[in-house]
Amino acid sequence: MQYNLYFCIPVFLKMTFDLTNRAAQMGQIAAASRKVATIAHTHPDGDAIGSSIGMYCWLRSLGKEVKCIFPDAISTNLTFMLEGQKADDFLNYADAEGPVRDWLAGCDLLVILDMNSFSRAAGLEEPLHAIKAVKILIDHHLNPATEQFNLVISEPGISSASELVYWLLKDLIGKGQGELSLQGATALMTGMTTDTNNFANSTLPSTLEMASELLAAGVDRDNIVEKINWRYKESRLRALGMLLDRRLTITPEGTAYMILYKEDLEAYKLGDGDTEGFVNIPLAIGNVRMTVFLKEDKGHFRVSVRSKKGTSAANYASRYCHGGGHENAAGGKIYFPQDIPSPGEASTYLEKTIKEYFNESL
Ligand SMILES: [Mn+2]
Repeated sequence: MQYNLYFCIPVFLKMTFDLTNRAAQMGQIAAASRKVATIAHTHPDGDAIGSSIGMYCWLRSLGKEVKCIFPDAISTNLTFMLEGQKADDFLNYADAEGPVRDWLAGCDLLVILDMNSFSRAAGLEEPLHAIKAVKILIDHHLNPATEQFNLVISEPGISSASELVYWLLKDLIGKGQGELSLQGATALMTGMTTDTNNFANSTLPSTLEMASELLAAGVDRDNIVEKINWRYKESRLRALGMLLDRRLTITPEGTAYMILYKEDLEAYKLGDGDTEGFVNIPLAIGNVRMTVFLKEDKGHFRVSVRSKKGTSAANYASRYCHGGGHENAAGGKIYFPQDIPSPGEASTYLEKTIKEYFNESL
């Protein structure tokens, strides 16, 4: 076997971030705390949940009282991530406002994961501003609202919040502080896997190194992949087929968009997580450089934007959809009647803004 190439790769390419100081600060704050809440963003995805559970398991190993709090319910296709955990320790604000407020009021530490600002926490935004506890941010989105936190650990270059948590915990565990159970490790592997779309994007040497170490530690990746990818309901695929056949529009600027209305969600009985990943599909088309997916909600469309390298999904989402995110994966909202008179005007709005966006960025 030939490994010569390996020796040509400069070692400094391996790790582009140094977390030692921030890990130490996090370790000191955690050691001094007693009662903790982890908080992640609204419509929590695999990374939001995975990074929360990883952090939860580590804090529990330190003997802390911890609850994982989400702004709203975890979609059914991701609830497998909670298997084997204490159900009482997972709360969502939409269903349990009182218990969440009570817990937050008694906390001395909040660990905020996979979001760059309290505004990503929907109804929890106002309680988060009011709480006096020490706040640590662990995130990989652009432009963190640094003034909201006591310690900011933000690395937009890293694959996922779950990967960031992994490297922080590895550093601290290596110095003797706490441990990570197999369940915690599995959650971090899951969060990284969903955020990289199973190693299709944002995958760095450090990401593969993390995966390699977790596999060696006994994490069952086959099981994760099966649960993430092969457990959808039939109506999800039928809805996707309908969208691709009848609702996919490709603009002259190379942007593909699809719109799913309230009536479709009812007809196909689609729940919150059932359209996850739809936005990525049209990127497979050669001349498409950006995709936009709209899903109707109360008073607004939820917007997902994806782009190939060289085109910024984040800029489009922030300019036209009150949102933002990562360079190639972003999201936001289009409100009616503020942005468009009615849901039926959504495609006109997209056509106009996409044209403007690309003509101005030329
Ligand atoms: Mn993430």
